[in-house]
Amino acid sequence: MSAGPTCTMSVDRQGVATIVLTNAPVNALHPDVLAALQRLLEECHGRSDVKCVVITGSGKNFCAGFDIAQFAAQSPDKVKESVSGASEILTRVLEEGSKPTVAAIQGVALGGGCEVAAACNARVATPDAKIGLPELQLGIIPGFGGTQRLPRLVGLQTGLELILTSKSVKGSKAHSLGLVDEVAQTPQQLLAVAKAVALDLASGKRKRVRTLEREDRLEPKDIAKMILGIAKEQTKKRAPNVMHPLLCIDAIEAGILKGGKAGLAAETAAFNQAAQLPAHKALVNIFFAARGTKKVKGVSDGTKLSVPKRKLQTVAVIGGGLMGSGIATASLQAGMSVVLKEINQKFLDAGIQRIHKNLESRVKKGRLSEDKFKQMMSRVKGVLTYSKQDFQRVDIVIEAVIEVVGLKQQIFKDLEEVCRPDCVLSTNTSTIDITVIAEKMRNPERIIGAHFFSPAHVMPLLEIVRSNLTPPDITRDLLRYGSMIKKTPVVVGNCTGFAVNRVFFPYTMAAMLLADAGVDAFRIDKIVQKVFGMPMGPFRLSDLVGGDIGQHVGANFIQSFPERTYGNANGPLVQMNQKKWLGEKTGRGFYRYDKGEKKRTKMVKDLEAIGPVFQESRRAAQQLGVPHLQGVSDRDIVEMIFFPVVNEACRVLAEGVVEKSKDMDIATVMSMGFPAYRGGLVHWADSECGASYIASRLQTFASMFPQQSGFFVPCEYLLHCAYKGVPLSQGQSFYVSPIAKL
Ligand code: 3H9
Repeated sequence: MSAGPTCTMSVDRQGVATIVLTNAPVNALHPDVLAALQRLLEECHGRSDVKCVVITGSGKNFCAGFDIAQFAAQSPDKVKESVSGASEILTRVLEEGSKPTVAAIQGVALGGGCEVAAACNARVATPDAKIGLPELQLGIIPGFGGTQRLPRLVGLQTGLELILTSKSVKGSKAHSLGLVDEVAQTPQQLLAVAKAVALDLASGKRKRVRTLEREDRLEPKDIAKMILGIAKEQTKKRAPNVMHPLLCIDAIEAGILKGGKAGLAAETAAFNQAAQLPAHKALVNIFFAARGTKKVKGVSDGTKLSVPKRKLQTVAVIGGGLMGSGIATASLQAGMSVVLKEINQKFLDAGIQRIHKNLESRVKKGRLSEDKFKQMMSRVKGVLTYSKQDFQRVDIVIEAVIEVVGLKQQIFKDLEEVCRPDCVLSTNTSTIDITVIAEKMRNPERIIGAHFFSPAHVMPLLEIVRSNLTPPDITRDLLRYGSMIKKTPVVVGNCTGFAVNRVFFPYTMAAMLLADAGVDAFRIDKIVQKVFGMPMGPFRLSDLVGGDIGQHVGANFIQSFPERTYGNANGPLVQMNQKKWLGEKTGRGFYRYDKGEKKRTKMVKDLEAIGPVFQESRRAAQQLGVPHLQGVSDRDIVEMIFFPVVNEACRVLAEGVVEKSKDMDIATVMSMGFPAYRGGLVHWADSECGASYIASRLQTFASMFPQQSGFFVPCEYLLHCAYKGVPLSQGQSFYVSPIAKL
């Protein structure tokens, strides 16, 4: 039975005490671990038979930092209380105690784990250990001395870069940077090397270093000030809507200017301040949301399924276009073999060429060796027919052809003939009902959706679409495939647009309505991007997707949800599509795209060209009763665009299209680039707005647009949450839609 979060200690004959951080699976620093560490170190400092101390982690990891579950479960004040003084205590018992300390690092040493190691008098690591300070990704700053010790070990410039980017380095690289003193070639040698270093420190053979007092790796003060100034400017530009990175730089600066001890005090104050900010709770929500998607009720929550796990070695990708070649690339990178099917040699060659290009760009960036690149390319087989010889060895198929129902139906009929009965058959449709695609199959329950986002080898989300026929073992194995290709797989129910596209369909529609009501489209884009923090505004997004595709997909939604759409027969998309202004791909859409130097595209607001399009659209809108709005504030714009999106998310929650609201949160962040520091769509709605405010604002908007009120009218789920005073994230426990999907 596990002893719970703690530390254990043993002392060998040579007088080396080994303290083991123990909290499976990653030895997170639960307050009980910290308390045990302090107690055991104090014991060591008082024992005459102990000469020196080695600190290591149980199992495969050193330590993944402070226990993030504490952040999720407790108020910032409670967390502050439980870590109060911990930084000074760690300094006293690790760095300044009477016995020297050495960290023996294997696996990860992240956040507080890296800080415990940095506070030791020396560090030994295995070559592939992963060491870094990713706290900024959680909306906080390192709080156990990392802001002070990392720059003192590796220099200010490198230290800042590592902290501000949350990047980790391998043990071997850490050694070359000065973060690690010795490298033990294998995990088996780690303790022996660390003990030898500890004994050398105890005997004086090796000089004992107290990092907080070091100045030798720091740049001269005038240079340091310059580096800090540049870092602040860049940070303000890169992350204008969050404060914690700047608080972090301030804490580092305090240490550089006033010394390590003063820096520690500044760090604690900045940590406490950051922990109170909404971005912290939001980013912790994202941390757990990303991990929670893999646990699906009755599928991968420990439930034993009668069908054994499939070997997933060979994937067949049907269609070598942008999507198909991206999926093939991701699969090759996961070590799989790929059968790529196209309809003619020209398309097949182009598909293979795309895969080649995708992988080659990784070689150019130094992320893939030439050898591995060649190995990967040798695992692709291009085919033009569905032969049993090729398809009987396939474990999973992903169809990625154009969105034409009849074509997809025929493909699955053919696949069923040539694939093994246990082969997973999936479709990368973005909008079509998967049961419709399965209509011509003998066993329609075999089909499952694998919705990738473009470019498929880069974008991190995979929507796994199951119908109420889908057996759990197929969902389980597609989840496993998603993890193998390093995607965050989110299991969703079957409906038009599934979770992500469905929730975002009112996004562009609301933007078009606002523009028709006289609000400047470029202002809308600016507010949504700069103020709200999306990667781009709705008009720019429309240009990126392509006006023709936008109209095609929009038509699907209009057909499925006619009561909550806005359509203007002379709207800007209709006019632009007639002119073949299809967006970035044709050089013109809402913006003009000029080819600049080095093939860079310059985006231009061409008011002369686009102005008349909007005017024409507004004239038509007036006929439809769209009012002309004046005095619309930035906040109004945000609410009119995002509250309909929240409203649709409520329907998705009510229908059980996603199992939990956190799935919606992570899906919106990883697909549409909803700002992670807002915690995802539902977290944002709950924490920054609240159900009753959203419902009342939507009612106001609905009354402002009586003829187009469809997507503004609050849905039942939202009204229930507002009425009962419960967060939208918890509404699923009491509200069940009459059309629940799962
Ligand atoms: C910090 O240290 C602040 C201090 O400076 C100051 C404080 C005052 N705590 O990701 P995985 C769990 S802030 C609690 O699926 P992988 C995780 O939830 C911390 N739990 O596996 C999951 O649980 P479950 C700074 C943690 O192999 C399980 O471990 N540190 C923690 O793909 C396996 O995780 C970080 O930001 C934690 N710290 O990746 C590091 N870490 O099985 C965050 C993990 O129930 N962690 N868990 O779903 C990571 O980056 C990755 O989890 C890691 C493993 C690389 C460690």
